[in-house]
Amino acid sequence: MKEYDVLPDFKPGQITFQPIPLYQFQGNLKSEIEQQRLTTKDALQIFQVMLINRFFEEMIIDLKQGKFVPFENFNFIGATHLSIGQEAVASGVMSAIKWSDYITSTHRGHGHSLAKGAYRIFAMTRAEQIAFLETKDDLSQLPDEELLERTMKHHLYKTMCELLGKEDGYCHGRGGGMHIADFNARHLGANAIVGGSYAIATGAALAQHLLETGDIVVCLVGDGATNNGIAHEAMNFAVQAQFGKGLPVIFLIENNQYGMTGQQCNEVTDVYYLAQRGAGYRQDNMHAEVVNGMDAMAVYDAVQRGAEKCRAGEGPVLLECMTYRYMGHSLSDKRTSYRSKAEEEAWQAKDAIINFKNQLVEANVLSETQIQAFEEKIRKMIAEITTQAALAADPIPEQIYEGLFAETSSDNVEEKWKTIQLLKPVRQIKRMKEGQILYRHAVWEALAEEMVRDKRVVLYGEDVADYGGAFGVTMGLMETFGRQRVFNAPISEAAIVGTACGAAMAGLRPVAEIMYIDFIPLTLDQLGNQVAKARYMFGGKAKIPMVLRTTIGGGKGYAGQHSQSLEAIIAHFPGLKVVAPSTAYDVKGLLKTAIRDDNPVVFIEHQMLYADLGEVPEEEYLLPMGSASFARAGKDITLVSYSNLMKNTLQAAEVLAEKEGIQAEVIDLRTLVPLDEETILQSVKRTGRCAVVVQSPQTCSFAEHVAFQVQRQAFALLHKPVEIICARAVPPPMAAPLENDNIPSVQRIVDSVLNLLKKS
Ligand SMILES: Cc1ncc(C[n+]2csc(CCOP(=O)(O)OP(=O)(O)O)c2C)c(N)n1
Repeated sequence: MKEYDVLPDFKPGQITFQPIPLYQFQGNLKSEIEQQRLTTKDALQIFQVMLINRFFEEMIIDLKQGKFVPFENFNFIGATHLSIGQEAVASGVMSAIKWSDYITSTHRGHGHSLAKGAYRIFAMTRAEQIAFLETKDDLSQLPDEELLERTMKHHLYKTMCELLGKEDGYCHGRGGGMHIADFNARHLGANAIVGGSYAIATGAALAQHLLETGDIVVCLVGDGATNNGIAHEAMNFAVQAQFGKGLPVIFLIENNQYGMTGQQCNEVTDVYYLAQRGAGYRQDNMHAEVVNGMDAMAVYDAVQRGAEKCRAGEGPVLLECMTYRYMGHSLSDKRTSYRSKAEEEAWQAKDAIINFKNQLVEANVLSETQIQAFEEKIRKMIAEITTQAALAADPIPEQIYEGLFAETSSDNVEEKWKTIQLLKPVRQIKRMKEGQILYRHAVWEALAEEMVRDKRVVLYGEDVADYGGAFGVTMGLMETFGRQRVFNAPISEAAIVGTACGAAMAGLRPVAEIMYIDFIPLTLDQLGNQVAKARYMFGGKAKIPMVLRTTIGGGKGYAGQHSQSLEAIIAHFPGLKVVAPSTAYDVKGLLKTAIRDDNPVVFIEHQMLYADLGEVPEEEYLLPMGSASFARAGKDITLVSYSNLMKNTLQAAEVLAEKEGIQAEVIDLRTLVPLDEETILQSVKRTGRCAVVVQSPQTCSFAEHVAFQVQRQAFALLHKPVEIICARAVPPPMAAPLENDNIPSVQRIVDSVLNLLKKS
C-alpha cells in the first residue's frame, strides 16, 4: 500500500519556477588561490590536462593530414570527433570531482577520457602507479616526479593505442576513439549513440545512492543529446520522489552550440538555455545553472558545488557549460556550409587555454617562459607516445571473441553483502502434492532467495512493488525487502534497461522488469547498443551482472502489441544471454543462475505459464544456462521448442504416439543464447528429421536460426529439410478464431509432423 493518498485539490493558483542562474562565477585563478579553494598544484594540473587534450587532438589532425608520419604508409582510420576549443570543460569537471566518482562520456570524448585518467593518476599512490605501468622494471628508486611522468605517458599511450585500434589500447582496440572507457579511472565509457549514456549514468548513480558510497556520477552529454528521448526518461528517473531528493548525478551539457550542424538555440529547440529544462523535472527545480564553459575556473566552481549537492543527497544537478568546438563535427567536416568565420573568431577570442595561461601568469604560478617549456614537454611526450602507439601490436583475429562474456559469477557473496534485516520473514511457498508449486511462485522463490543471499540484488520495473507486477509475480517482495530494494519504475522502458546497465557496472546486481516483450523495441538502443556491447566494446573489462525479466503473451486476445514473441531480436545482439524456461523447476534454477551470472541475461517468462504447476524441490538448486533438456524421448523425429509452446509440442508428441505410432523426441531449449546445439544435434543424428516450433512469424525467427544450425551441421543425416512450425506472417490478431489459427496448435504441429514424415 502506498504511503500517501492522492486527494483531489482544485484550488486555483500558479505553478512557479525558481530562477536559473547564468554565469554567476566572477572569480579567477588568483582569487581562487587566495581564497584557498585551489592550490597552485591544482592549477598546474588543470593547465596540464587542458594542454594534453589540445595537443593530443592536434596530433590526430596531423596524423590524419599526414603532417606527422610515424612510419611510411601509415594510414589513420576510425571515426574521430575532436573537442579542440572545449578543453576547459573536461579539465574543469575532472578537477572538481574525486577520482572515485564515475563519468560517462560521448563520441567527442577523448578529452573526457584523457582528463579522467589523468586525475586518476594524480590520485594514485606510487604502488598504484607502478602497477598501472604493467612493467617488470624495478621502479622503486625512481623519483616521484619521474614516476608520475612515466605513468602519465603510459596513460596517453594507452589512449592513443585505443584510437589507433591497438591491443595495448584501453579497450584492446575493440572500441576505438568513439567508445573509449577506462574502468580503473571509473570512466564508464564514451558513447557513440548520442544521448545513449544518460540512463547508464543514472543507473550508476542509483548504485551509489543505494550502496551509500558517497561517490557521484557526471553524465557528460552534448547539447544535441538533450533532445533525445532517453534524456527525458533518465532525468525523470533520477529525480523520483521515492529516492528522496534524487540520485547523485550531474547531467553536464557541453553545449558547443551545434549538434552535427543543427544549431541548438535558434533552430532545433525553442529554448535559449538548455538548463531551463531542469525546472520541469522537480517540484522545486532540479538545481540548474548556465556556466561559462570557456573558463576552467567557472566549470570547476560549478561542478564542485554541484558535486557537494549530490553528495549531500540533494539530488541531480543540471549544468550547461557554454563552449564551442573549433573544428568540424568530424575530420571530414569542413564546417563552411553552416557557420560563419565571424562566429568562429568570436569564440576563439575566448580561448580557454590562452585565458588560463594569462591567469597563471597573473597569479604568479608560472612565467611565460615556464609555460613555453611546459608546453614543449607535453608536445614532445605526445609525439613520442604517438610513434610508439602507431608501431604497437594490432589485436589478433584469433582473439576476436575475447571479452564478449565474463566467465565469472557471484559464487561467493562476501559477508557484507548478505541481507541481514528483513521487514517481514520470507514467505514460504507451500508445496502441493508431489512438491508442486506454480511457475509464478517458482520465479518468486528464486527472486526472494537471491535477494536474501545478496543485498546488491534489487528489483525494479513498472508496478512491481505494491501491485506485484502486471502478473502478480513479485507480490509481497516489497513488504519483505522494503522499497529500497523493490521499487516501481516510471513508464520509461529505455531508462529501466539503461539504468540497470549503469547500476550493474557500478556495484549493484539489478533485476529489472519489462512488463511485455512487446515493449522491448522501446529499449533497443539501451539493450542492443549499450547493455550488449558494454563489455566487449570496452575491452572485456566491464562486468554487467543484470537480469532483464520480461514476458511473452499470446492466447488471451491481447492482439498486436501485447502478444508478440520477439526473442529473436534480442538473441541477435552478441553479448546478451537469453533464457526462456517452460517449467517451474527450470524457471527457478535458471533465474537463480542468471542473477549470479556476471553477464546481462534477458530472462523470458510466458504469461500462459505462470499458473502452471511443476515440481520444485525446497532445497536450493541451480541450473546451468546453455543446456537444453530432453522433455520426451523418441526415435522418429526431433521437435525443438521452448517457453509456452513446449506444452503444445509435448501434447502433439503424445497424440502422434497414441494415434499414429510416431515417436517424437522433444527438446526444450530452455536457453536460446548460448544455444545448446550439441543436444539438438545428438537427437537429430538419431531421428534424421527435425521441426522447430515457435510462437513468432518465421522470417528471421529463432526457429530459422535453429533450423540453419541443424542443416549446416547435420545436413548429411537429414532425410528432409528442417520444418518450421510458427505463427502466420501477420501481427498477432485479437479475435479468438484468428489468434487460435496464428499460434501453432497441437493439431497444427501434428499435421506438420505427419506431412514431414509423409514426404520422407
Ligand atoms: C542517436 C544518434 N543519432 C545521430 C547520430 C549521428 N551523430 C553523431 S554525433 C552527432 C551530433 C551530436 O551532437 P551533440 O550531442 O551536441 O554533441 P557534439 O557532437 O556537439 O559534441 C550526430 C547527429 C548518432 N551518433 N547517434
